[in-house]
Parts: sequence; structure tokens; C-alpha cells
Amino acid sequence: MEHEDISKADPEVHDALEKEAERQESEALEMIASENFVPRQVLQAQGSLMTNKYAEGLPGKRYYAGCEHHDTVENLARQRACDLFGADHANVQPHSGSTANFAAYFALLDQGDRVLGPSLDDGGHLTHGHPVNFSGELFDFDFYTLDSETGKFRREDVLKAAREHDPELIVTGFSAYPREFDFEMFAEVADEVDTYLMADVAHISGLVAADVHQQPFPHCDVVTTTTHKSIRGARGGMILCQDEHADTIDKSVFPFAQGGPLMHQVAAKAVSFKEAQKPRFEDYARQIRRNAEVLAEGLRGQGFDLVSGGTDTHLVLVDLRDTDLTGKQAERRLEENGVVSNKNAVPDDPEPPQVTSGIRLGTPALTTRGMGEAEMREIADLIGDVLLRDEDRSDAVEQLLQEFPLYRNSEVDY
Ligand code: DSN
Repeated sequence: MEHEDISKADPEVHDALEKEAERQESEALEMIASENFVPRQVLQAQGSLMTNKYAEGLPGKRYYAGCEHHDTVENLARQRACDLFGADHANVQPHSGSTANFAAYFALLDQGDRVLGPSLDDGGHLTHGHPVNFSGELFDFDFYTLDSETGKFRREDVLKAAREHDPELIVTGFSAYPREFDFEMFAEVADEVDTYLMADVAHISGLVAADVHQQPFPHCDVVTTTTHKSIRGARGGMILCQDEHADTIDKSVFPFAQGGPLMHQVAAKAVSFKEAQKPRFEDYARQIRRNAEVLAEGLRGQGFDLVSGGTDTHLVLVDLRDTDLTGKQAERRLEENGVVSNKNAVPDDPEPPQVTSGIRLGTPALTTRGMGEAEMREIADLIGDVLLRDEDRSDAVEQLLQEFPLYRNSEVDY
């Protein structure tokens, strides 16, 4: 076998990798709420030779020989995940959050069963029953809605929708909801209508792991998450559950939904969960929330209207309907200044999903860079200058990126 450095073996891909490293380090103030930067130890595990092995099955019960070391890393990942989330059982093999939701639904439901979830317009996710997604196609979803006055979910609305739809499962957890996820309230409703409760904590899993957000267990039967957002780990998914669901969850991941697990990703999940167990991760998660609060204050000070008026989590949802900009225009204008965010529907949005009337801004990635409250104030001012006064603030963005290096200056190579 010929081993060559990637720069020689494939200059085109190498060039794109170099440019992406430069973009992340020096060109983009990353405010997409679902993105983050992993530490190099996670990149090392992801780039490891664990990619070379098939390991269908579970530790101690594999379908292929030679999985001893794969068992070690998967057991470490499972145990650390259970410790972080207070779960009885973890399956760390889902390739993504969508696959985790797919497997979780089929562990709890039969095709065609009724499910109640949040709609995409109210901060939910495509896999929460949207008609273009498998979830909307394979299950009979209906939706509880956000109270448009407060921008929050109210118990009476969820209960009313649950009584009307009589679901076998209620899904809670959101991709664009800035407020604390009230698992206890959803569990009360689920108890009242005698149904399972599943939480998709993909966005807030770092906050939950660090215990700076309400815990989904013991309120939920099953919890799904991605492993790369606020928890700052390897890209992928995971399912956590109470003991009674462990077997069905495992079987629903493999052989039902997936084949061989991506063991280099499982190894990297284990490494990132160890990071999340360290005291410095709790400080990080606290700072994510504080930064989001300060960003929200600053944006309100600039005159922006925020969905629900503020945030309890890692993200802020700006309603642009009072401005002359759509979400799409705002996203573009911010990007021209080096601020990377995403257009996002706001409740009762009159614009289609490709346009929208909002932008979603998150703090996990900037907090990873070491930015704090002073920088959030500066960024809120800068966003006001760019969106409300059409000023060019790209120099200020460049300056911030230089002051807070990401991988530059690290002694560990990958
Ligand atoms: N794409 C993710 C997000 O941005 O919220 C959800 O899958």
C-alpha cells in the first residue's frame, strides 16, 4: 500500500481542507446555533484507524471477529453518556440525529401511529413530523403550537392538542426555541393522556450534560441527541433511555435502521464525552448561556424584536418583521461581513422556508473560541450596524477572529 501525505496524494481535496481551516480560523464569526468546534483530541479519534473495522452488534455481541478494542471504546462512550445524562442505557451508534429519531420512533411505535410534536414553524425539526420527512410520511403527526403572545409553549395548549390527537407518543425538544425546555410540563401532559414522552435534546445536550439546564430524565422515556452541537463532540447521534426500552432501542438502531457503526466516530464520541465530564466543560456551558443572555440584551438594545423576548439557552431568534429585511437578506448581509448565521422561520412567519422572517444566532462556537460578555455586546452592536444601518463591519469581525484564535497556536497536530 502506498502511503502519501494528502497534500501529495490529493492536492485538490487538500487545498479545500486548507481553505476550510482558514475559513474557520480567520474568516467566519460562527453563530449558527447548531455548530461548534471540537478539540483536537476529538479530531484525532475521528481520523483514527478505527474507521477500518466492521463492528455490527454491540460490545461483547459482535457479528465480526477482532472487535476487542472497539468494545472498549464503545463501552466507554456508553458509560460516559449514561453518567452525563443520568440515563439507564445509551446507544451511541446512530450516525446522525435524524437516524437516532428514526430508530427511537420505531422502537416505541408502529408505522402509522399517532404522534404529537412541535412543528417546524414553532421551532421543531424536520424529523418531528414534517411532511417532506420520513416522520411525516410514516407516522400520523399532529402539532402543539407556541403561544404567539409569549413565544413559549403552554401546558394548556399542549394538553388540548394531546387530548384531541390522542397520540401514542409526544415529542418535545426543539431546534429553534430559545427558552428552557420544560420536560416536567411535557411529562405531566404525557401522563395525563397516558402516552410515551421522547425528548430531542440535540441543541441543548451540552447544557443538559453540564447540568445548566433542566434534565430530561426521569421525565422522558427516551432521549435523542446529536453529539456535535452544544456538547462539542464528534458529529453523530445517540439515543438514551430508561432500562425498559434498552433492548428495543438497540434493535431499532441495528439491524433495523443501520448497518455497521462508524467506530472512529464512536471513539471520538467517547473522547468528547470525557471532555464534557471535566469541570471546565461546566464553566463552558454556563458561559454559553450567559453569552446568549448578553447577546439578547444587546440586540434588544439595538431595537431588534426577539421571539419570546430573550433566551434561557444558547440561541436567540430575531424576528425581522419590523425591519425591511427578510431572513434570507439578513443572512446574506451578515455573511458579507463575516458573521455566519442562518435564516430561520419565526412563529406565524408569512415568508416561505427559503426566505423566512428571522435569523437564528447561537453562542456555542464563539464561546469555544473564548469569547465572553464584552464580545457579545460588541457583536450585538455590530449586527445592528450591519442590518439596521447597512454599515460594513467586516474589519471589526476580522479583529475579533484574530484576538480569539481557534486551532492556531495549538501544539497538537491532527
Ligand atoms: N441542522 C440542525 C440545526 O441547525 O438545527 C438540525 O438538524
